[in-house]
Amino acid sequence: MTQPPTEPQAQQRFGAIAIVGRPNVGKSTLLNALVGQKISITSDKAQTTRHRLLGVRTEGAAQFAFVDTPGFQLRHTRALNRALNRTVRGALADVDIVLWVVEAGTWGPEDELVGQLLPKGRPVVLVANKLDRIRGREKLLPWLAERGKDARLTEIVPLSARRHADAERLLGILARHLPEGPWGFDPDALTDRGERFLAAEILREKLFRLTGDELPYSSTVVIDRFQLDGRLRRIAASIVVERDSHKAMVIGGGGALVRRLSTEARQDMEKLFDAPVFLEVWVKTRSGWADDQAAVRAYGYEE
Ligand SMILES: Nc1nc2c(ncn2[C@@H]2O[C@H](COP(=O)(O)OP(=O)(O)O)[C@@H](O)[C@H]2O)c(=O)[nH]1
Ligand SMILES: [Mg+2]
Repeated sequence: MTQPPTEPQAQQRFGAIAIVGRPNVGKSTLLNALVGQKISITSDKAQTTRHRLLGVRTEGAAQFAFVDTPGFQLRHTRALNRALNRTVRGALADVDIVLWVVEAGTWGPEDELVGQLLPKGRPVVLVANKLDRIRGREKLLPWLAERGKDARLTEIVPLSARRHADAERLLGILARHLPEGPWGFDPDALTDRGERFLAAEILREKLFRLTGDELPYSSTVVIDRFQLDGRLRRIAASIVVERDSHKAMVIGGGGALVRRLSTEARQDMEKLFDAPVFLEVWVKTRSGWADDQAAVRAYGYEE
């Protein structure tokens, strides 16, 4: 015979929280900190995040579904940029809370542009990120006072996404705004994306981090094969670049760069999947892909 539970079951709370902001403010870093695992790739280059990615965290009776988005771009010239902006608008259409990330102490037209997209009638928590970069906290006070006049904001939270304790404090603040309702995911779910997608993203992160400025924006990663062999993941991936000169850059002298990319990517995959990985990486040229609508679709970007 089973005992009746001594404590009444707490009412479940569940909500979608969109993380928005201009490029490079630390949205993906914050998502990883809130989820407690590195699922979204980060780098100091704009347009690192190209897809909408869901990160799930369950804590007590509360389940948070965080939606990471590409940074909203002012330049609409290329097909890839237009696809990224549409992804941001889509993510905002159906959320319970908005996490608007900016850099503490700075405010510009690109931040304002994000402000114009905020949905009405939903709590908006402004995260003033990269607080660790501010020397002398009192310098931030006039900036905070200015933000405090903004009637669109429910709360303002200065923090550093790199500090674990800060992310946990933010989670507590968000919990207060989370609507009551049944959970949308398994309590131990981490993301809605499969290993194939995550593997491509990890490799793309290494490409962004290890190559020069001119290269990453026009390149992408395709998983050609993903096979399970017991616990072993056998993965073949292609890095697709626009020009033969870019291909030479990614391969590096004697293949040194592509070897380093592959090794770092494999190590991250093994950590995230908690399993051994055998990774093969190819470098291919596909000229003009970032300008071509059909190719943007074919490589998995939402149009
Ligand atoms: N100093 C500092 N750097 C941060 C912080 N959060 C993110 N960054 C860095 O800012 C850069 C952009 O981060 P990312 O999460 O990719 O930004 P996103 O484009 O908004 O997703 C990366 O180099 C991060 O390591 C922070 O709290 N402090
Ligand atoms: Mg990002």
